[in-house]
Amino acid sequence: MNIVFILGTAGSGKSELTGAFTNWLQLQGENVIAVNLDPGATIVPYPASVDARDYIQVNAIMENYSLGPNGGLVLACDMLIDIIDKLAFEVDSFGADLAIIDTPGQMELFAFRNTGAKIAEGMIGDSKAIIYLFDSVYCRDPLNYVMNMFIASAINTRFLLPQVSVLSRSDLLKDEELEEILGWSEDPELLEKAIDERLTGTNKMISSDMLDIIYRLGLDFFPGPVSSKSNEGFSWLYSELLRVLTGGEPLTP
Ligand SMILES: Nc1nc2c(ncn2[C@@H]2O[C@H](COP(=O)(O)OP(=O)(O)OP(=O)(O)O)[C@@H](O)[C@H]2O)c(=O)[nH]1
Ligand SMILES: [Mg+2]
Repeated sequence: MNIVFILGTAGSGKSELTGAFTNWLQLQGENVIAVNLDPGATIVPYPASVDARDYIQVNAIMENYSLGPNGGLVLACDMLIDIIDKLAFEVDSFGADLAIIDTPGQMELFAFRNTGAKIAEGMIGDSKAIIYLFDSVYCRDPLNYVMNMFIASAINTRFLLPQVSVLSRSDLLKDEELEEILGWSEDPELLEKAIDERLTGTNKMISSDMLDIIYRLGLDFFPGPVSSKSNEGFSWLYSELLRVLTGGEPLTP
């Protein structure tokens, strides 16, 4: 079985993509399951074959430990690590070729703490990969675009897994906005120019220096536009995943 984790900032479209892309892959004849590893989700917009909420209830944790919603979720995710063997076994027992795993929006758990990496290690898979969502709605601003590159870099160095970048909710962008963002990913000079022209003061300095560090690390991100409403970009995402998971071979052995 291959495992793909969907990561992205809060509200970037992780759950919708998990559902829509799983459904689309199933229509292509792939044996795929969707897994919800967000114990704090109130609505899960797809049939989850495995659901962390069957094991861990954030409301009960908040009450028992006198925590607020964020503290409750952090503890809930730490608790996921304790039951990861059980979850991994349940996912594996479906015998699918691919499990798409939806994760919580609290990025610090994945980018700045070890929680996410431990969960990823605990899952049973021949190959594992990450899809990181650059949220279109915020990426119109060069500062936010660079911040997303920074988070994607942090995830990359923590997980050490192949990573595919996606420009999520791309249908919400006007054509010219989409073109501009795609230009930034292809040509660093265009991004530097946008930072120079559209940002001022500390924001300009931070973006510019951060970009410098990211390029020095040798990391490249080319977020491909994807929409869970129109299925735009799903064929591209499918081929990218095959490339990183199986070297381009079909998922079904
Ligand atoms: N137009 C459009 N809206 C989308 C798309 N994907 C998600 N949305 C909407 O964006 C909002 C957030 O989507 P979710 O899938 O819940 O985002 P999430 O990353 O799972 O959010 P958290 O789990 O809270 O971090 C919802 O209102 C979705 O309907 C998309 O491709 N296009
Ligand atoms: Mg979600």
